[in-house]
Amino acid sequence: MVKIALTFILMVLSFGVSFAFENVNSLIPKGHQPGNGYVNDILPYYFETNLSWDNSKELVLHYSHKKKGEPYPDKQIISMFKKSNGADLKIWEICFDNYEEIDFLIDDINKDGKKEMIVHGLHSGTGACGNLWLYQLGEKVPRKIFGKSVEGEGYILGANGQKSNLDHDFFPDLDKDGIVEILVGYRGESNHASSVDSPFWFDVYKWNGKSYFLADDQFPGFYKEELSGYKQLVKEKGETELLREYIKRAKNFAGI
Ligand SMILES: [Ca+2]
Ligand SMILES: [Ca+2]
Repeated sequence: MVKIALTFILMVLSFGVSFAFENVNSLIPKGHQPGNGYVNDILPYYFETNLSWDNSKELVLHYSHKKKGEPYPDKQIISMFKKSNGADLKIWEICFDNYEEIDFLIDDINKDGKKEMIVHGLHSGTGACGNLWLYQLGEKVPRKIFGKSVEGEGYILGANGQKSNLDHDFFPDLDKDGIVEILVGYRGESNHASSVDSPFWFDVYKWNGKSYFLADDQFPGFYKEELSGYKQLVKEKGETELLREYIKRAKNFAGI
């Protein structure tokens, strides 16, 4: 308990005198406070940010709502507050149900001068199934501009907001235009192997000024590399129906 309190004090101190939100725990709604059979063992995490629409800072808060004895939270909430005439005003909140882990960061992902929030929700289990969402942040409710089921851990590295990074394996700038592409990975079904052992297929999503759109056919170089990876797998593990299918698709997008 002492350790928790100390961590909290250190977090507050680290923001220095500019910290505008004095009592962050009071921003968590009563129904989500620990007690009544609920625990809060994912500590509330928060940081201040400055979105482009005005000069005052906003506070982003992430907290969980977990029943005692359950392995994972039933809800994780990300919310944003601002100061309005001295009061703490909630601008929005987004609730994520039944994820083991929620990682997110706020940054200008698509380099249009405005900040987005990217969120990876990871389910438990060896399949590392989850979801990836991209929200355009504005003065009101965030607008979802991308949402896909994904497989693979670590889309966003390191828990907790501003200290996180995008994993370059999933967000490479393949065409070197300064804006990252999003690789959405999934593993197909195979009769002879569990899906955990199946090779990944990656779809490439590219920003077009309005949204991230499926652009596999615009990245022949990427699929040439994927193709040689699949061929290597055939050498190592033998040909499977799934690999045959992936090789066919990769050849198509590689223009071979
Ligand atoms: Ca942006
Ligand atoms: Ca790019």
